[in-house]
Amino acid sequence: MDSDAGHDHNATGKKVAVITGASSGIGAATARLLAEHGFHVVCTARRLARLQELADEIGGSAVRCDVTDPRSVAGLSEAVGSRVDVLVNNAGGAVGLEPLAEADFDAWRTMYDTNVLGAAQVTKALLPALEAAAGTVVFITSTAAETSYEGGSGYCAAKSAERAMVGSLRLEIVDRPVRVCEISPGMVHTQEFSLVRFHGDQSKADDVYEGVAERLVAADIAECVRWSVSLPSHVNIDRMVVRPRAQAANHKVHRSS
Ligand code: 8X3
Repeated sequence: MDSDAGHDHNATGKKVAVITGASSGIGAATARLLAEHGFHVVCTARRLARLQELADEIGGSAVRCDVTDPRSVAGLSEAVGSRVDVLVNNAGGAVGLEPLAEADFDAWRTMYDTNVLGAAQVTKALLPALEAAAGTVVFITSTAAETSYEGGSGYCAAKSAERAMVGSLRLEIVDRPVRVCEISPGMVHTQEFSLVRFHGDQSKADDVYEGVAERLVAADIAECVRWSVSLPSHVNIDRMVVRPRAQAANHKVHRSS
């Protein structure tokens, strides 16, 4: 789907993209890129002030939404209207890197709520609008769903569950005109992902990317989303695994220092 081609759907005369977790990182980068490519972008997240700033910058709209709260999701669905061309389920993330023996199950619940139930709730709510527009739903999962790693039990489990859900959804709606895509990023240097994972410890967060010369950044994943949703509508990118060249596998990262 080219954003300049096909039918225009909303009052702005543009195709509509809804992005969750748009207040930072991959979500914000994707919002900027899709806006550049002609979409009216509905930016959603919990932090309204940041969202509003982004929406003003890109000529989109800001809708506060907590993907874990059904009423909030219902409000989002009402706000976006009856046609949605692209939904990017990006809200989520990792909390903690403790081994299972020291697991904090509140953190696990948060990860399951945001990465799995959150993405499921938003998708369920917007599916009729996606179908009306013959749209595309993109799930931003993680290479944590490719292979388990030490300390990743809660996050690997949540992202694997999200992946399983994506697979079921694609099977369930094969007779409908909605593409179901998964983009599975590896190590992406964003301001917040590792900072949140390490409960605000900047030095631990920085260590994750230490010595990696050419880092993957949010804009790289945004480009993968843009490309996936811009292909002709019969082309479905089931899953795209994206890592920096220096990361040959979850555990295999080349560092220069
Ligand atoms: C981000 C990749 O390796 O931190 O989702 O799980 S990793």
